[in-house]
Amino acid sequence: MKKKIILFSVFTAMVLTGALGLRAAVSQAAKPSPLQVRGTRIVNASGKAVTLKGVSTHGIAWYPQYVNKSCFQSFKKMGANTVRLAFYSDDAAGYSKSLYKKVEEGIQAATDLGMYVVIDWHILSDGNPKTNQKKAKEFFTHFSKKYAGQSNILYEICNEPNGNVTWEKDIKPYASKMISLIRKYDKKAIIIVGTPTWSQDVDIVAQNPIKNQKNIMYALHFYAATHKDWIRDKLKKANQSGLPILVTEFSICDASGNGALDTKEAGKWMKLLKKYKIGRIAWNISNKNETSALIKSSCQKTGNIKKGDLSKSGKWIMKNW
Ligand code: IDC
Repeated sequence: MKKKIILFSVFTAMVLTGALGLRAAVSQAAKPSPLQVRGTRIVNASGKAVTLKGVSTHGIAWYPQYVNKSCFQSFKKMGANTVRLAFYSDDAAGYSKSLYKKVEEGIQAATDLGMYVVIDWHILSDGNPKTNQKKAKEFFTHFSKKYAGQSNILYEICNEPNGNVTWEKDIKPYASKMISLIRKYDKKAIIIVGTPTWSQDVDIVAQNPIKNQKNIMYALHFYAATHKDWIRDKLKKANQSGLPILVTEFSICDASGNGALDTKEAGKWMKLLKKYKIGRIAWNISNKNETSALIKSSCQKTGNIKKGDLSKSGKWIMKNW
């Protein structure tokens, strides 16, 4: 009798550990290594260079259905290691505190997949980051407190400053405030700062970057059919003077997010980004009837997206980025 019980317990233990071990292997993707900025580059904990390649959601107020694990996994399979969650800051563009939950869902999904996540405070129609600074403080306090020390989080503090806004008077003071606020909780995560003129003027920022802070990068955005050599020249100049740049948003159509694709200019961009090993995040995960949407408008799926479900820009980007 005793022998039987022992045998039974050994058997049960083996089944249990086997099953649990398997579950752990299935559900837990490798944890992304913590990132840091070294010179103009991003490196991981062992000092190895990391190039972020990602996809950005559309405004999560408008396309929340794509903020899910199966959707992100589809892009991971196509080569993405990063997801950007675009949280519009202006009331008119869907800002609502109730959407914090969506951001958290997105972070969880990306984390389960072992992907990096950029939490993007998406200023746009509110061109000056100071306009909604109070809400930004609340937003970044919430998220940096909640995710402090989680190795896959990056903060993008102002998507695209524009209008009557300068680096010295508006963006830099705003950035200094947000950085010290985030650093109260999260000492190490990379913080990405937007640059003047819809995040194009990295050359201006390079003349007077933020000092005495670690792990700070600067955003450059381009839409290949609109932004050509003159923006690439800004990138080259800033890179040569040592400014760490991340392309947190790009597409290969025009700046409206629509219009014809320019694959010739897009090719020039990819060549330059690869040469400098600069990370890049494609706009946008939706099937909206606009050429920057990565999914074709006839596709209704919000997960398990295959290459054949991609739009023309989606196909080009996944092949050439
Ligand atoms: C666009 C979307 C479009 C939406 C519009 C207004 O593609 O569907 O109606 O915003 O919210 C940016 C912005 C990004 C823009 C994109 C294309 O960061 O929010 O998305 N763009 O215009 N900067 C340059 C281009």
